[in-house]
Amino acid sequence: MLDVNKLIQGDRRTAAKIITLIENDGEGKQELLSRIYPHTGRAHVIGVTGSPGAGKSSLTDELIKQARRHNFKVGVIAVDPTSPISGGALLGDRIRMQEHALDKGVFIRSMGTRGCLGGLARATKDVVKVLDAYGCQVIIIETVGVGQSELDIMHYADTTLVVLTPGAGDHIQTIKAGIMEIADIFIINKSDLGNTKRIVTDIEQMLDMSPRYKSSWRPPVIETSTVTKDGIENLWSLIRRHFESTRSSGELRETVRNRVCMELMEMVEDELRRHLWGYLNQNGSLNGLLDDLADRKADPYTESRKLVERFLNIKNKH
Ligand SMILES: Nc1nc2c(ncn2[C@@H]2O[C@H](COP(=O)(O)OP(=O)(O)O)[C@@H](O)[C@H]2O)c(=O)[nH]1
Ligand SMILES: [Mg+2]
Repeated sequence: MLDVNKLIQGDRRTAAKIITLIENDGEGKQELLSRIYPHTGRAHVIGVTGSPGAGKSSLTDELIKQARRHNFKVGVIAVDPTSPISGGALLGDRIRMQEHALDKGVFIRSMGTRGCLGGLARATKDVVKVLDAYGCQVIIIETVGVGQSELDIMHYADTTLVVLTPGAGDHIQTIKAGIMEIADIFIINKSDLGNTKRIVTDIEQMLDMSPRYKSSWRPPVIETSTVTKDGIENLWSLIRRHFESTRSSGELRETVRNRVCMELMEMVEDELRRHLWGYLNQNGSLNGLLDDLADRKADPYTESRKLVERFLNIKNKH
């Protein structure tokens, strides 16, 4: 039996085992997570997103060092939507990250879709909770690309970093709108390669036009280089300042409320779906209806409403 107390006391093996259970959607997962939940909500969750090759892993590495310098216990979740085995670039990441493997204050885990039966975004948010309860004060989530699942994952970050490079292909027109909207800090990495002015100006102009940023926190646009280390300390202090600022303005509270609302609705929907399927599959009642629908003797628009009404009536009687 996995022991939540051991997790809270900071037992590494227990943390690793619980995460595996979550990835496999294993027996007792819900119960375990419900016992973990009261011990969460303390960590500062930092999301790092941006196109492949922009320098997310290199920056994550630098952020781990910064966090350790400030004596924070750090958790890192490297999210890889492709295969965890074949990804050559990721293998490089892992080797790089292994520098921290001996440091008891750093816990690194990479996750692939394979084995995440409940979906990557969902598993990630549960793993965040495990690391939070395990005592990580800073949790960094690094995604691989800029697709929809990355956007979903970033809902679970308190501070979202969008990593760009001065390269021509990365100009503002090509950056997905969704990614722009979730950014709390824009990072122009590889500043050592020069040529950063254009993209910085583009983003600043976009921020001028965007209504969202009239609120208390306007995302800063900063330049970094993981080669020369320019801008890294500044990045760290901005990340912490964003956390403090949104916390004291009440914005963070609002974000957290929205997050738990989404989470709750997702779980309610799951639960309803489970009951509904159980009901629909009772004594094969669905079979005849499926034939009628296929033969166009009935239509799903009407039948779906009738089914739900009947289901609710039954539930009311119980
Ligand atoms: N010149 C330069 N190269 C960098 C910098 N940061 C990362 N790189 C290189 O860019 C490549 C991709 O970096 P990586 O961190 O793996 O990017 P990711 O795919 O976004 O995680 C690697 O070869 C890095 O060494 C930087 O600040 N300057
Ligand atoms: Mg990477």
